[in-house]
Amino acid sequence: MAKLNAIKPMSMLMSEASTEGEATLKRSLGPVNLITLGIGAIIGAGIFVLTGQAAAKHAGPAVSLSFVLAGLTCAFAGLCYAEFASLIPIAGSAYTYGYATLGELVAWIIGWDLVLEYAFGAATVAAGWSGYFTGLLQDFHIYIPPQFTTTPGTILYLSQGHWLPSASLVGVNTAGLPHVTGVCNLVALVAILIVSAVLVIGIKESANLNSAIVIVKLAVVGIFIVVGGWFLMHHRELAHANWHPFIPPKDINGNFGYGGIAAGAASIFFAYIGFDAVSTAAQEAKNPQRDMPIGILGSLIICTILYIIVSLILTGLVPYHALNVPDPVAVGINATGVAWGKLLVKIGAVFGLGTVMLVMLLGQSRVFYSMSRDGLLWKWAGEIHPKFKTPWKSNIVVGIIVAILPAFLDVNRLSELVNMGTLLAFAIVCAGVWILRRKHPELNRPFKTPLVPLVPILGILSALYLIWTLPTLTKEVVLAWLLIGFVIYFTYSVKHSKVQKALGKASGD
Ligand code: ALA
Repeated sequence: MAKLNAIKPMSMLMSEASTEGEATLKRSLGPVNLITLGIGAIIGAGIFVLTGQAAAKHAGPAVSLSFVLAGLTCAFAGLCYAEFASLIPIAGSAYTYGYATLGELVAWIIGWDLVLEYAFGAATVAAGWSGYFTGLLQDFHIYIPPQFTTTPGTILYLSQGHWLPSASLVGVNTAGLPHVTGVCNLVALVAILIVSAVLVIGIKESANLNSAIVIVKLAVVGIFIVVGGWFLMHHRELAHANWHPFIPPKDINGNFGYGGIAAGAASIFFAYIGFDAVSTAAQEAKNPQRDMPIGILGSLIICTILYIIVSLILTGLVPYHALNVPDPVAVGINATGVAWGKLLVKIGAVFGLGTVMLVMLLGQSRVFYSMSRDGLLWKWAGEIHPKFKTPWKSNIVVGIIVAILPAFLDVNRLSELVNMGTLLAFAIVCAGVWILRRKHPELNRPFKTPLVPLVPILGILSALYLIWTLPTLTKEVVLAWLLIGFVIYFTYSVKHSKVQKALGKASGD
Protein backbone atom coordinates (compact mmCIF):
# COMPACT_ATOMS: atom_id res chain seq x y z
CA MET A 1 0.00 0.00 0.00
CA ALA A 2 1.47 3.33 -1.06
CA LYS A 3 2.05 5.87 1.68
CA LEU A 4 1.00 9.25 0.38
CA ASN A 5 2.64 10.97 3.34
CA ALA A 6 5.99 9.19 2.87
CA ILE A 7 8.79 11.49 4.00
CA LYS A 8 12.08 11.52 2.16
CA PRO A 9 14.69 10.82 4.83
CA MET A 10 17.32 13.48 5.42
CA SER A 11 20.06 10.82 5.03
CA MET A 12 18.81 10.06 1.50
CA LEU A 13 18.83 13.78 0.60
CA MET A 14 22.34 14.22 1.94
CA SER A 15 23.75 11.18 0.14
CA GLU A 16 22.18 12.31 -3.16
CA ALA A 17 23.63 15.74 -2.64
CA SER A 18 27.11 14.30 -2.18
CA THR A 19 26.96 11.85 -5.10
CA GLU A 20 25.82 14.64 -7.40
CA GLY A 21 28.66 16.81 -6.36
CA GLU A 22 26.49 19.37 -4.67
CA ALA A 23 28.36 18.90 -1.45
CA THR A 24 31.57 19.87 -3.16
CA LEU A 25 30.32 23.16 -4.57
CA LYS A 26 32.47 26.02 -3.52
CA ARG A 27 30.99 28.12 -0.76
CA SER A 28 31.67 31.46 -2.30
CA LEU A 29 28.45 33.46 -2.12
CA GLY A 30 28.05 36.08 0.57
CA PRO A 31 24.91 38.04 1.47
CA VAL A 32 25.41 40.64 -1.30
CA ASN A 33 25.83 37.93 -3.97
CA LEU A 34 22.66 36.24 -2.75
CA ILE A 35 20.68 39.47 -2.86
CA THR A 36 22.02 40.05 -6.39
CA LEU A 37 20.98 36.54 -7.39
CA GLY A 38 17.46 37.24 -6.11
CA ILE A 39 17.17 40.58 -7.90
CA GLY A 40 18.41 38.96 -11.11
CA ALA A 41 15.57 36.45 -10.97
CA ILE A 42 12.91 38.91 -9.79
CA ILE A 43 13.09 42.01 -12.03
CA GLY A 44 11.60 41.15 -15.40
CA ALA A 45 8.33 41.14 -17.33
CA GLY A 46 6.36 41.96 -14.19
CA ILE A 47 7.63 45.50 -13.85
CA PHE A 48 8.54 46.03 -17.52
CA VAL A 49 5.21 44.81 -18.98
CA LEU A 50 2.47 43.87 -16.51
CA THR A 51 2.54 47.08 -14.43
CA GLY A 52 1.09 49.03 -17.35
CA GLN A 53 -1.66 46.51 -17.96
CA ALA A 54 -2.55 46.27 -14.27
CA ALA A 55 -2.84 50.07 -14.08
CA ALA A 56 -4.89 50.31 -17.28
CA LYS A 57 -7.23 47.42 -16.55
CA HIS A 58 -7.51 47.08 -12.77
CA ALA A 59 -6.15 49.69 -10.44
CA GLY A 60 -5.21 52.97 -12.16
CA PRO A 61 -2.54 54.94 -10.26
CA ALA A 62 -3.37 52.81 -7.20
CA VAL A 63 -1.34 50.03 -8.86
CA SER A 64 1.39 51.20 -6.47
CA LEU A 65 -0.87 50.03 -3.61
CA SER A 66 -1.27 46.73 -5.49
CA PHE A 67 2.52 46.41 -5.28
CA VAL A 68 2.35 46.96 -1.51
CA LEU A 69 -0.32 44.28 -1.13
CA ALA A 70 1.48 41.73 -3.33
CA GLY A 71 4.78 42.58 -1.61
CA LEU A 72 3.27 41.82 1.80
CA THR A 73 2.02 38.44 0.61
CA CYS A 74 5.50 37.67 -0.65
CA ALA A 75 7.07 38.85 2.60
CA PHE A 76 5.02 36.35 4.63
CA ALA A 77 5.91 33.56 2.19
CA GLY A 78 9.53 34.77 2.04
CA LEU A 79 9.88 34.46 5.83
CA CYS A 80 8.59 30.88 5.61
CA TYR A 81 10.89 30.04 2.68
CA ALA A 82 13.78 31.40 4.73
CA GLU A 83 13.02 28.98 7.59
CA PHE A 84 12.91 26.02 5.21
CA ALA A 85 16.06 27.15 3.39
CA SER A 86 18.00 27.27 6.65
CA LEU A 87 16.42 24.05 8.01
CA ILE A 88 17.31 21.84 5.04
CA PRO A 89 20.90 22.76 4.28
CA ILE A 90 21.11 21.48 0.73
CA ALA A 91 20.38 23.07 -2.60
CA GLY A 92 16.72 22.59 -3.26
CA SER A 93 13.41 24.10 -3.94
CA ALA A 94 10.01 24.05 -2.31
CA TYR A 95 9.62 20.57 -3.80
CA THR A 96 12.60 19.23 -1.86
CA TYR A 97 11.48 20.97 1.35
CA GLY A 98 8.01 19.50 0.94
CA TYR A 99 9.33 15.98 0.39
CA ALA A 100 11.59 16.11 3.43
CA THR A 101 8.93 17.43 5.75
CA LEU A 102 5.35 17.12 4.59
CA GLY A 103 5.33 13.91 2.58
CA GLU A 104 5.22 12.71 -0.98
CA LEU A 105 1.78 13.80 -2.10
CA VAL A 106 2.28 17.37 -0.89
CA ALA A 107 5.75 17.40 -2.50
CA TRP A 108 4.19 16.20 -5.74
CA ILE A 109 1.59 18.98 -5.65
CA ILE A 110 4.31 21.58 -5.02
CA GLY A 111 6.52 20.14 -7.79
CA TRP A 112 3.64 20.05 -10.25
CA ASP A 113 2.73 23.59 -9.21
CA LEU A 114 6.31 24.74 -9.72
CA VAL A 115 5.94 23.72 -13.36
CA LEU A 116 3.27 26.40 -13.60
CA GLU A 117 5.62 28.85 -11.91
CA TYR A 118 8.76 28.13 -13.92
CA ALA A 119 7.62 26.82 -17.31
CA PHE A 120 4.58 29.06 -17.73
CA GLY A 121 6.61 31.88 -16.13
CA ALA A 122 9.29 31.54 -18.81
CA ALA A 123 6.54 31.61 -21.44
CA THR A 124 5.12 34.83 -19.95
CA VAL A 125 8.53 36.49 -19.88
CA ALA A 126 9.09 35.40 -23.51
CA ALA A 127 5.85 37.14 -24.53
CA GLY A 128 7.01 40.31 -22.75
CA TRP A 129 10.49 40.00 -24.20
CA SER A 130 9.14 39.79 -27.76
CA GLY A 131 7.27 43.11 -27.27
CA TYR A 132 10.45 44.92 -26.29
CA PHE A 133 12.62 43.12 -28.85
CA THR A 134 10.41 43.82 -31.89
CA GLY A 135 9.96 47.43 -30.71
CA LEU A 136 13.74 47.79 -30.49
CA LEU A 137 14.24 46.36 -34.00
CA GLN A 138 11.59 48.70 -35.39
CA ASP A 139 13.47 51.65 -33.86
CA PHE A 140 16.25 50.64 -36.26
CA HIS A 141 13.77 50.10 -39.14
CA ILE A 142 14.15 46.32 -39.03
CA TYR A 143 10.79 44.62 -39.52
CA ILE A 144 9.89 41.01 -38.75
CA PRO A 145 6.56 40.34 -40.55
CA PRO A 146 4.22 41.84 -37.92
CA GLN A 147 1.63 39.05 -38.10
CA PHE A 148 4.29 36.77 -36.59
CA THR A 149 5.05 39.04 -33.64
CA THR A 150 1.75 38.79 -31.78
CA THR A 151 -0.95 36.33 -30.72
CA PRO A 152 -3.65 35.12 -33.15
CA GLY A 153 -6.38 37.66 -33.86
CA THR A 154 -4.57 40.70 -32.38
CA ILE A 155 -4.74 43.58 -34.86
CA LEU A 156 -1.58 45.64 -35.28
CA TYR A 157 -1.58 49.10 -36.89
CA LEU A 158 1.40 50.79 -38.52
CA SER A 159 1.90 54.15 -36.86
CA GLN A 160 5.06 56.25 -37.02
CA GLY A 161 7.18 53.31 -38.16
CA HIS A 162 5.95 50.93 -35.43
CA TRP A 163 3.41 48.10 -35.56
CA LEU A 164 1.25 48.56 -32.47
CA PRO A 165 -1.97 47.15 -30.98
CA SER A 166 -4.92 49.54 -30.75
CA ALA A 167 -4.42 49.74 -26.96
CA SER A 168 -1.12 51.53 -27.65
CA LEU A 169 -2.81 54.06 -29.90
CA VAL A 170 -5.16 55.81 -27.47
CA GLY A 171 -6.46 58.99 -29.12
CA VAL A 172 -5.21 57.97 -32.60
CA ASN A 173 -7.76 57.43 -35.36
CA THR A 174 -6.79 53.96 -36.60
CA ALA A 175 -9.35 53.87 -39.44
CA GLY A 176 -6.94 54.83 -42.22
CA LEU A 177 -3.82 53.07 -40.90
CA PRO A 178 -2.32 49.96 -42.57
CA HIS A 179 -3.04 46.95 -40.37
CA VAL A 180 -2.46 43.20 -40.09
CA THR A 181 -4.04 40.46 -37.99
CA GLY A 182 -1.72 38.40 -35.79
CA VAL A 183 -1.10 34.75 -36.73
CA CYS A 184 1.21 33.68 -33.91
CA ASN A 185 4.05 35.09 -31.84
CA LEU A 186 6.96 33.42 -33.59
CA VAL A 187 9.47 35.76 -31.90
CA ALA A 188 8.57 34.50 -28.41
CA LEU A 189 8.55 30.91 -29.69
CA VAL A 190 12.04 31.18 -31.16
CA ALA A 191 13.32 32.94 -28.02
CA ILE A 192 12.28 29.99 -25.82
CA LEU A 193 13.79 27.50 -28.27
CA ILE A 194 17.11 29.37 -28.25
CA VAL A 195 17.19 29.56 -24.43
CA SER A 196 16.36 25.83 -24.26
CA ALA A 197 19.20 25.07 -26.69
CA VAL A 198 21.57 27.04 -24.46
CA LEU A 199 20.41 24.95 -21.49
CA VAL A 200 20.93 21.68 -23.39
CA ILE A 201 24.49 22.61 -24.25
CA GLY A 202 24.95 23.59 -20.64
CA ILE A 203 25.44 26.91 -19.03
CA LYS A 204 27.73 27.55 -16.14
CA GLU A 205 25.71 29.87 -14.03
CA SER A 206 28.12 32.60 -13.49
CA ALA A 207 27.70 34.85 -10.52
CA ASN A 208 29.71 37.50 -12.35
CA LEU A 209 27.55 37.49 -15.47
CA ASN A 210 24.46 37.58 -13.29
CA SER A 211 25.85 40.54 -11.36
CA ALA A 212 26.59 42.40 -14.61
CA ILE A 213 23.03 41.90 -15.90
CA VAL A 214 21.59 42.89 -12.51
CA ILE A 215 23.60 46.11 -12.65
CA VAL A 216 22.20 46.81 -16.15
CA LYS A 217 18.65 46.17 -14.92
CA LEU A 218 19.06 48.26 -11.81
CA ALA A 219 20.67 51.05 -13.84
CA VAL A 220 17.72 51.12 -16.25
CA VAL A 221 15.21 51.15 -13.39
CA GLY A 222 17.29 53.79 -11.59
CA ILE A 223 17.52 56.02 -14.70
CA PHE A 224 13.77 55.70 -15.20
CA ILE A 225 13.19 56.80 -11.60
CA VAL A 226 15.62 59.73 -11.81
CA VAL A 227 14.54 60.98 -15.27
CA GLY A 228 10.81 60.42 -14.62
CA GLY A 229 10.94 61.78 -11.07
CA TRP A 230 12.86 64.88 -12.17
CA PHE A 231 10.36 65.47 -15.01
CA LEU A 232 7.36 65.15 -12.69
CA MET A 233 8.88 67.55 -10.17
CA HIS A 234 9.02 70.13 -12.94
CA HIS A 235 5.58 69.26 -14.32
CA ARG A 236 3.53 68.90 -11.18
CA GLU A 237 0.32 69.73 -13.02
CA LEU A 238 0.83 66.59 -15.16
CA ALA A 239 1.29 64.39 -12.10
CA HIS A 240 -1.69 66.06 -10.45
CA ALA A 241 -3.91 65.38 -13.47
CA ASN A 242 -2.76 61.79 -13.93
CA TRP A 243 -2.92 60.82 -10.25
CA HIS A 244 -6.44 62.12 -9.72
CA PRO A 245 -8.42 60.20 -8.79
CA PHE A 246 -5.70 58.01 -7.30
CA ILE A 247 -8.16 55.15 -6.84
CA PRO A 248 -10.47 55.41 -9.88
CA PRO A 249 -14.12 54.62 -9.06
CA LYS A 250 -15.43 51.17 -9.88
CA ASP A 251 -16.62 50.94 -13.50
CA ILE A 252 -19.62 49.03 -14.87
CA ASN A 253 -17.47 45.92 -15.40
CA GLY A 254 -16.47 45.90 -11.73
CA ASN A 255 -12.88 47.02 -12.44
CA PHE A 256 -11.04 49.70 -10.41
CA GLY A 257 -12.15 50.86 -6.96
CA TYR A 258 -10.77 49.06 -3.89
CA GLY A 259 -11.41 45.67 -5.48
CA GLY A 260 -9.24 46.82 -8.38
CA ILE A 261 -6.26 47.22 -6.04
CA ALA A 262 -6.55 43.55 -5.05
CA ALA A 263 -7.11 42.44 -8.67
CA GLY A 264 -4.07 44.51 -9.64
CA ALA A 265 -2.05 42.82 -6.87
CA ALA A 266 -3.05 39.35 -8.11
CA SER A 267 -1.91 40.40 -11.57
CA ILE A 268 1.42 42.11 -10.73
CA PHE A 269 2.27 39.44 -8.15
CA PHE A 270 4.21 38.00 -11.09
CA ALA A 271 6.73 40.82 -10.69
CA TYR A 272 7.89 39.34 -7.35
CA ILE A 273 8.27 35.74 -8.45
CA GLY A 274 11.85 34.57 -8.38
CA PHE A 275 13.00 35.38 -4.83
CA ASP A 276 12.68 31.68 -4.07
CA ALA A 277 15.51 31.18 -6.59
CA VAL A 278 17.89 32.27 -3.82
CA SER A 279 17.08 29.09 -1.91
CA THR A 280 18.48 26.98 -4.75
CA ALA A 281 21.94 28.34 -4.01
CA ALA A 282 22.00 27.11 -0.40
CA GLN A 283 25.10 25.05 -0.93
CA GLU A 284 27.13 27.76 -2.49
CA ALA A 285 26.46 30.19 0.33
CA LYS A 286 29.32 30.86 2.73
CA ASN A 287 27.02 30.98 5.71
CA PRO A 288 23.64 29.66 4.52
CA GLN A 289 21.96 29.77 7.91
CA ARG A 290 22.52 33.48 8.23
CA ASP A 291 22.67 34.54 4.58
CA MET A 292 19.75 32.66 3.00
CA PRO A 293 17.17 34.74 4.88
CA ILE A 294 19.18 37.89 4.08
CA GLY A 295 19.25 36.99 0.36
CA ILE A 296 15.57 36.08 0.16
CA LEU A 297 14.23 38.97 2.23
CA GLY A 298 16.83 41.53 1.08
CA SER A 299 16.07 41.04 -2.63
CA LEU A 300 12.35 41.18 -1.87
CA ILE A 301 12.60 44.44 0.09
CA ILE A 302 14.74 46.17 -2.56
CA CYS A 303 12.42 45.13 -5.39
CA THR A 304 9.30 46.14 -3.44
CA ILE A 305 10.66 49.65 -2.90
CA LEU A 306 11.72 49.98 -6.55
CA TYR A 307 8.39 48.69 -7.84
CA ILE A 308 6.35 51.10 -5.75
CA ILE A 309 8.41 54.09 -6.92
CA VAL A 310 8.41 53.00 -10.60
CA SER A 311 4.65 52.45 -10.65
CA LEU A 312 4.01 55.85 -9.03
CA ILE A 313 6.21 57.64 -11.56
CA LEU A 314 4.83 55.68 -14.51
CA THR A 315 1.21 56.53 -13.69
CA GLY A 316 2.26 60.14 -13.07
CA LEU A 317 3.87 60.42 -16.51
CA VAL A 318 1.20 58.69 -18.60
CA PRO A 319 -2.59 58.55 -18.07
CA TYR A 320 -3.20 55.04 -16.70
CA HIS A 321 -5.69 54.09 -19.44
CA ALA A 322 -2.93 54.58 -22.04
CA LEU A 323 -0.60 52.08 -20.37
CA ASN A 324 -2.03 48.84 -21.77
CA VAL A 325 0.92 48.49 -24.14
CA PRO A 326 3.67 45.88 -24.67
CA ASP A 327 6.39 48.27 -23.42
CA PRO A 328 4.89 50.63 -20.79
CA VAL A 329 8.18 51.62 -19.14
CA ALA A 330 9.57 52.73 -22.52
CA VAL A 331 6.34 54.64 -23.18
CA GLY A 332 6.72 56.25 -19.74
CA ILE A 333 10.27 57.49 -20.25
CA ASN A 334 9.35 58.63 -23.77
CA ALA A 335 6.77 60.97 -22.21
CA THR A 336 9.61 62.90 -20.58
CA GLY A 337 10.96 63.82 -24.02
CA VAL A 338 14.40 62.38 -23.21
CA ALA A 339 15.24 60.99 -26.63
CA TRP A 340 17.68 58.23 -25.59
CA GLY A 341 15.51 57.04 -22.68
CA LYS A 342 13.24 54.81 -24.72
CA LEU A 343 16.14 53.07 -26.42
CA LEU A 344 17.92 52.53 -23.11
CA VAL A 345 14.84 51.01 -21.45
CA LYS A 346 14.29 48.67 -24.40
CA ILE A 347 17.90 47.48 -24.43
CA GLY A 348 17.81 46.95 -20.64
CA ALA A 349 14.55 45.02 -20.90
CA VAL A 350 15.80 42.80 -23.72
CA PHE A 351 18.87 41.74 -21.68
CA GLY A 352 17.08 41.68 -18.34
CA LEU A 353 14.12 39.62 -19.49
CA GLY A 354 16.43 37.29 -21.38
CA THR A 355 18.17 36.21 -18.19
CA VAL A 356 14.87 35.75 -16.34
CA MET A 357 13.78 33.31 -19.07
CA LEU A 358 17.03 31.43 -18.60
CA VAL A 359 16.73 31.26 -14.80
CA MET A 360 13.12 30.05 -15.03
CA LEU A 361 13.76 27.32 -17.57
CA LEU A 362 16.79 26.25 -15.57
CA GLY A 363 14.62 26.07 -12.44
CA GLN A 364 12.10 24.03 -14.39
CA SER A 365 14.67 21.51 -15.51
CA ARG A 366 15.97 21.19 -11.93
CA VAL A 367 12.49 20.42 -10.60
CA PHE A 368 11.79 17.84 -13.34
CA TYR A 369 15.22 16.34 -12.81
CA SER A 370 14.66 16.01 -9.05
CA MET A 371 11.19 14.53 -9.50
CA SER A 372 12.43 12.05 -12.06
CA ARG A 373 15.41 11.08 -9.88
CA ASP A 374 12.93 10.38 -7.08
CA GLY A 375 10.97 8.11 -9.43
CA LEU A 376 7.97 10.45 -9.45
CA LEU A 377 8.35 11.31 -13.14
CA TRP A 378 9.45 9.24 -16.09
CA LYS A 379 13.11 8.24 -16.26
CA TRP A 380 13.81 10.15 -19.48
CA ALA A 381 13.07 13.44 -17.71
CA GLY A 382 16.16 12.94 -15.57
CA GLU A 383 18.49 11.47 -18.19
CA ILE A 384 21.78 13.30 -18.38
CA HIS A 385 23.52 13.95 -21.68
CA PRO A 386 26.85 12.05 -21.77
CA LYS A 387 28.80 15.02 -23.12
CA PHE A 388 26.96 18.13 -21.99
CA LYS A 389 25.99 16.71 -18.55
CA THR A 390 22.59 18.37 -18.70
CA PRO A 391 19.06 16.87 -18.43
CA TRP A 392 18.77 17.36 -22.17
CA LYS A 393 15.64 15.34 -22.95
CA SER A 394 13.67 17.20 -20.34
CA ASN A 395 15.08 20.52 -21.58
CA ILE A 396 14.03 19.75 -25.15
CA VAL A 397 10.52 18.47 -24.33
CA VAL A 398 9.82 21.30 -21.88
CA GLY A 399 11.34 23.82 -24.31
CA ILE A 400 9.07 22.78 -27.18
CA ILE A 401 5.92 22.81 -25.04
CA VAL A 402 6.80 26.11 -23.35
CA ALA A 403 7.65 27.71 -26.72
CA ILE A 404 4.16 27.00 -28.05
CA LEU A 405 2.43 28.80 -25.14
CA PRO A 406 3.44 32.43 -25.79
CA ALA A 407 3.01 31.90 -29.53
CA PHE A 408 -0.73 31.56 -29.04
CA LEU A 409 -1.65 32.85 -25.58
CA ASP A 410 -1.86 36.40 -24.36
CA VAL A 411 0.72 37.49 -21.77
CA ASN A 412 -1.99 38.35 -19.24
CA ARG A 413 -3.64 34.95 -19.39
CA LEU A 414 -0.27 33.26 -19.03
CA SER A 415 0.82 35.39 -16.09
CA GLU A 416 -2.44 34.73 -14.24
CA LEU A 417 -1.83 30.99 -14.49
CA VAL A 418 1.70 31.45 -13.16
CA ASN A 419 0.45 33.62 -10.32
CA MET A 420 -2.18 31.14 -9.23
CA GLY A 421 0.25 28.22 -9.35
CA THR A 422 2.87 30.11 -7.37
CA LEU A 423 0.39 31.49 -4.82
CA LEU A 424 -0.77 27.94 -4.21
CA ALA A 425 2.82 26.80 -3.67
CA PHE A 426 3.37 29.74 -1.27
CA ALA A 427 0.28 28.79 0.74
CA ILE A 428 1.56 25.20 1.02
CA VAL A 429 5.04 26.34 2.09
CA CYS A 430 3.52 28.62 4.76
CA ALA A 431 1.31 25.79 6.00
CA GLY A 432 4.36 23.52 5.97
CA VAL A 433 6.33 25.75 8.33
CA TRP A 434 3.47 25.84 10.80
CA ILE A 435 2.74 22.07 10.61
CA LEU A 436 6.40 21.21 11.02
CA ARG A 437 6.77 23.46 14.06
CA ARG A 438 3.99 21.46 15.72
CA LYS A 439 5.12 18.02 14.53
CA HIS A 440 8.85 18.47 15.01
CA PRO A 441 9.54 21.34 17.39
CA GLU A 442 12.94 19.78 18.18
CA LEU A 443 14.51 20.35 14.73
CA ASN A 444 17.40 22.78 14.56
CA ARG A 445 16.12 25.92 12.83
CA PRO A 446 18.94 28.42 12.36
CA PHE A 447 16.42 30.92 11.00
CA LYS A 448 13.00 30.98 12.57
CA THR A 449 9.99 32.57 10.93
CA PRO A 450 8.84 35.14 13.49
CA LEU A 451 5.42 35.03 15.13
CA VAL A 452 4.42 31.48 14.14
CA PRO A 453 1.55 30.73 13.55
CA LEU A 454 0.54 34.34 12.81
CA VAL A 455 2.94 34.91 9.88
CA PRO A 456 2.17 31.56 8.15
CA ILE A 457 -1.56 32.14 8.66
CA LEU A 458 -1.31 35.63 7.16
CA GLY A 459 0.75 34.15 4.32
CA ILE A 460 -1.91 31.52 3.61
CA LEU A 461 -4.82 33.96 3.88
CA SER A 462 -3.23 36.63 1.69
CA ALA A 463 -2.28 34.04 -0.96
CA LEU A 464 -5.81 32.61 -0.94
CA TYR A 465 -7.29 36.12 -1.12
CA LEU A 466 -5.24 36.96 -4.21
CA ILE A 467 -6.18 33.61 -5.78
CA TRP A 468 -9.82 34.43 -5.12
CA THR A 469 -9.56 37.69 -7.08
CA LEU A 470 -8.19 35.93 -10.18
CA PRO A 471 -10.57 35.22 -13.08
CA THR A 472 -12.67 32.06 -12.85
CA LEU A 473 -11.19 30.67 -16.07
CA THR A 474 -7.70 30.85 -14.56
CA LYS A 475 -8.87 28.90 -11.51
CA GLU A 476 -10.50 26.28 -13.74
CA VAL A 477 -7.37 25.84 -15.83
CA VAL A 478 -5.20 25.45 -12.70
CA LEU A 479 -7.64 22.92 -11.24
CA ALA A 480 -7.49 20.97 -14.51
CA TRP A 481 -3.68 21.16 -14.30
CA LEU A 482 -3.75 19.71 -10.77
CA LEU A 483 -6.12 16.94 -11.89
CA ILE A 484 -3.72 15.96 -14.67
CA GLY A 485 -1.01 15.93 -12.00
CA PHE A 486 -3.03 13.62 -9.77
CA VAL A 487 -3.64 11.22 -12.67
CA ILE A 488 0.13 11.02 -13.34
CA TYR A 489 0.86 10.65 -9.62
CA PHE A 490 -1.60 7.83 -9.02
CA THR A 491 -0.93 5.97 -12.28
CA TYR A 492 2.85 6.34 -12.43
CA SER A 493 4.56 7.99 -9.51
CA VAL A 494 3.24 5.90 -6.60
CA LYS A 495 4.43 2.76 -8.37
CA HIS A 496 7.90 4.08 -9.16
CA SER A 497 8.65 6.23 -6.13
CA LYS A 498 12.12 5.43 -4.78
CA VAL A 499 11.17 6.61 -1.30
CA GLN A 500 8.14 4.28 -1.29
CA LYS A 501 10.38 1.41 -2.39
CA ALA A 502 12.94 2.18 0.30
CA LEU A 503 10.25 2.40 2.97
CA GLY A 504 8.64 -0.81 1.70
CA LYS A 505 11.98 -2.65 1.98
CA ALA A 506 12.61 -1.23 5.43
CA SER A 507 9.23 -2.42 6.68
CA GLY A 508 9.61 -5.79 4.86
CA ASP A 509 6.52 -5.28 2.60
N1 ALA B 1 9.48 38.28 -11.47
C1 ALA B 1 9.84 37.85 -12.76
C2 ALA B 1 9.39 38.80 -13.81
O1 ALA B 1 8.77 39.78 -13.49
C3 ALA B 1 9.31 36.50 -13.03
O2 ALA B 1 9.67 38.58 -14.97
